[in-house]
Amino acid sequence: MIKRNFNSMCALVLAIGVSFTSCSDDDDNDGGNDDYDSVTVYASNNSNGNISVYDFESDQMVETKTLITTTTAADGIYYDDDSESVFQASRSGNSLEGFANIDDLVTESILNINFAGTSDMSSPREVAVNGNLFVVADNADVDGDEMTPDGRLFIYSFDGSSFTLRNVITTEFKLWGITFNDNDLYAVVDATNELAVFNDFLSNNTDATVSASKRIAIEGIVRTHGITYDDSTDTLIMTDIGEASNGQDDGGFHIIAGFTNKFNAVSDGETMAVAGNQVRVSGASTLMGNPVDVAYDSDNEIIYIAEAGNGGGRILGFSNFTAGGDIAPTFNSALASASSVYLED
Ligand SMILES: [Ca+2]
Ligand SMILES: [Ca+2]
Ligand SMILES: [Ca+2]
Repeated sequence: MIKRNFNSMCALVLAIGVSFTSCSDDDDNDGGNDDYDSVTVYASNNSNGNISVYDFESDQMVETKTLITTTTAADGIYYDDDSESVFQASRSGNSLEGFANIDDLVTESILNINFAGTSDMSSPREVAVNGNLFVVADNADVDGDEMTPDGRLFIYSFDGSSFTLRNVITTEFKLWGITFNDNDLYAVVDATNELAVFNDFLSNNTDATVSASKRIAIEGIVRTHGITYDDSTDTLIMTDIGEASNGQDDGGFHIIAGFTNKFNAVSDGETMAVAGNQVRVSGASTLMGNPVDVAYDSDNEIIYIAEAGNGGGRILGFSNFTAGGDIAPTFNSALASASSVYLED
């Protein structure tokens, strides 16, 4: 967002004929790679609950730091640029937690919780944010019958200092990854290859069971977990963990470019074919066994994956995915039981 504002300012300055030689798409100091826009990737894990921060100055040059939390397992990481705050869903506390002014902290800094949510949840996973509303997907069984798939979406309002539970939506399928596209919430249908959407999701402002507006199958996926949507390129990416019991080499991800028209062309209950719609990346070279979350850096065309299984857990980056297939990651950093990634550009 900073970069877009900066570029708009540059365009304005150029339009009124003032020389402004520092205007370029390359607004960050990136060590000499003129085509690369610096980004930061945040990651959570279920091994110790600490927060990992990766500052990329190119697709390889990276500064990393670890921030120490009292939480011992976490998912659903999110970063707010305005307040330099990082948030995650604590799986040991079953609550949201936030930490302010983290940008200048050194590695191994011990964090105190600045923004605490109430302990309402049972098994929080991904977090999706829209304005001041934080939605957390909880994948615990709701009705005590494991044979009936269900889940809950907890909606919290954040006033800048604390969280208040607004309402809880029960879903008729198991949850994991969620992401907003404007006011529509996309959710993976865990334990299947399906994608669901709740149109104008936040208008559901009382506790209720809500049916998805539409559900479709994604051909080629065995069991999906992670999802992200990039609105600047209209690209949706979903991960495939294959069998959960294979944490080494049966995972992958699917890229759906030009997503909106492709999704609209598939009727409720039907299947989006691979041919003509999707690119699949999978195979032993990818180091994906259980890829549980995904983030897309569309400026630099790099896909980041939280891999929970392979090698004990990794953060992976793929910059060579256009043709799909069994490709090696271009970034690979060990992170035990990695659970989620969030990209800040
Ligand atoms: Ca159930
Ligand atoms: Ca697997
Ligand atoms: Ca994520």
